[in-house]
Amino acid sequence: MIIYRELVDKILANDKRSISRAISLVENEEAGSTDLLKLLFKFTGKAYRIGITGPPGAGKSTITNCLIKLLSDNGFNIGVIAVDPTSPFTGGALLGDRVRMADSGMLERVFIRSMATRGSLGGLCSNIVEASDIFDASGKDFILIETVGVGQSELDIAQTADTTIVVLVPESGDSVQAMKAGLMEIADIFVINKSDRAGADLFISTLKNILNLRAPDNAHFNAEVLKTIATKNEGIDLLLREILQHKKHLISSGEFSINRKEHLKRKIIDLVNTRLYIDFWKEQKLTNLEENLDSIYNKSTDPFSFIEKLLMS
Ligand SMILES: Nc1nc2c(ncn2[C@@H]2O[C@H](COP(=O)(O)OP(=O)(O)O)[C@@H](O)[C@H]2O)c(=O)[nH]1
Ligand SMILES: [Mg+2]
Repeated sequence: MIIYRELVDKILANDKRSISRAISLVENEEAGSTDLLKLLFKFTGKAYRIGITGPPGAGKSTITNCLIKLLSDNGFNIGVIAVDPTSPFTGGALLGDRVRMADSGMLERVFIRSMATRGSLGGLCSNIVEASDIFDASGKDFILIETVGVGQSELDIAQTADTTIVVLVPESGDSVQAMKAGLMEIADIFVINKSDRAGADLFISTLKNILNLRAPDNAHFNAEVLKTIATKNEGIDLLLREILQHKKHLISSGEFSINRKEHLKRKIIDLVNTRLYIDFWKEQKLTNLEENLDSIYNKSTDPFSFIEKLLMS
């Protein structure tokens, strides 16, 4: 524990190298990283967390880039986490490579970090949350988290974001896909990007129809649908206004703390699940399973009786 006190002090002082080191520790789930998180916990909770998700190629990085610029111009400190399963090794420009830091002030205020999706044992728990906590403790005003909405990651993001933005594009029947992927349920704001392309307005009215069909009790906040052309920086100021509007709504309605407590609960359940999972599936249990597979397959016994014995062993 002692060895982390200095690291914690440096993180609290917004020292970039220390922040980076701490994120690496939690990303690689290194022994002792929990001790670091223990010390940091009481310094978390001030940053506002914005999740940006949606299908690959929808323009999430371009939008994130525009938001970084806008927030930085307003003097805010920003931490950015870009989670891309295809990065960093298989090409695809990393967000960090694309952001042009306009001046040294911006360099000072913006910290971009890419993370791979690996490292979540059993897919039960995500280090995105821990990385966000580190940014949070370092005094960031906003944390932007970009994830590709094609699997588990969009659910992870909804578990830590205060505002979740789902980015879609006019073409290719994304609305239907989005429903399947569970994206509809987590969106606080929909952004229809690439609205320089044909069909944006038609797509928006289709989307709004679908939204109206959502169960009323689900729609505690009527998700806004906004149009952007991120490559021309169009609509980004309105998007930021909408984010801040949503923040205001959350705080005045009391949902802000309700959501954050829910996130905390989810996180604790996930961490316990992961711990139990690791503790349980030791070599001996796996061997036991292997050895009994044939007899279960041959119907000498059934999976359920086997499980009962396994849990007792
Ligand atoms: N025509 C058009 N292209 C865009 C727009 N926004 C982003 N793009 C392009 O779409 C491609 C994918 O963008 P990117 O931000 O990497 O998408 P991501 O995979 O969702 O992060 C890039 O070539 C962008 O330049 C837009 O509003 N209009
Ligand atoms: Mg991207």
